[in-house]
Amino acid sequence: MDIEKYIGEKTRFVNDALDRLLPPETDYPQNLFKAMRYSVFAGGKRLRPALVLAANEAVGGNAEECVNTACAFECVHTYSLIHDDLPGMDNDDMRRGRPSCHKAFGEATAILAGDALLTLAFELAAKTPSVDNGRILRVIRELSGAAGYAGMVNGQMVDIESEGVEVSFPVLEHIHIHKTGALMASAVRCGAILGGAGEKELESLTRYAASIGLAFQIADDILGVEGSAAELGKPVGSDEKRKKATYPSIIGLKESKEMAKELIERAVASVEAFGEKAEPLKAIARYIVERRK
Ligand code: GRG
Repeated sequence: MDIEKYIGEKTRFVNDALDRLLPPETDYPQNLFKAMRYSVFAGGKRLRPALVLAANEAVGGNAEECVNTACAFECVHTYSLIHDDLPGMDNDDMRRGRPSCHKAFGEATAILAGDALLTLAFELAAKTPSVDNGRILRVIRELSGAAGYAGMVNGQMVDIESEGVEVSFPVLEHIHIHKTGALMASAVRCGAILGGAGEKELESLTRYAASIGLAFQIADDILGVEGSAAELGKPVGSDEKRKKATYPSIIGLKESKEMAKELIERAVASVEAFGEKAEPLKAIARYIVERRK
């Protein structure tokens, strides 16, 4: 399966929807809407929306019925990047190869653009036409759990507290399971829930998601050492400079690569029972560790 083509198609589908669903930048206050669109349309890989759509496909769902939720995940992801780049957090001037939101629009506007994207996400998830209300409520519960105190915010807090101190392997895993893994796992689960997945299907997909979430982070850490600044859109080696704990720094580069490979094999095995319909999920898993950006 041609994963670049698959992601390209899904990206176009999701971008058209995002363009429709985000407030137009000609509306008042223009700066807020410009900042939201600046960060949403900055060239992200749309991995989380692709996971929503691929999981939905694996259980025989309908893409039109989960596109708003796919966009909701991209809104939460983009908010997290905008806030992560702020001076009070990682203080990054560059994101996706161009000035980060607060560098382009100022700090207050960036905070508000992030807040607006986070809240828009729940509005979009709630606006899912022709799907049973019980499923929609479940999706909203999943999304808020993954984004909030038990998910991404939790991981971000531990990450911030861990800067400059020696971090154990369990703490490193805690950070990544919560900071990046939770939202990815939730994207997979929500796509499947909207498609009407049964509990057994959901269990297999949750195992798949846990493996790719960690593999994604390991791959990200490896790219931080071996990637090129042009492809990543940010300087290489910044984790090391900031003394951030990463998989290569704690378990070594070779071991990190082996661990990522094993996790992908585990992810692929978890969705074997779905047959052909899980090909996109398998391809996304492989893409996660093979990507260059
Ligand atoms: C502000 C509550 C709060 C949380 C921020 C996710 C996060 C938590 C911070 C991002 C920091 C970071 C760069 C983590 C590494 C993994 C990661 C999320 C990379 C970016 O995701 P991609 O590669 O990004 O999917 P694109 O640009 O393709 O959308």
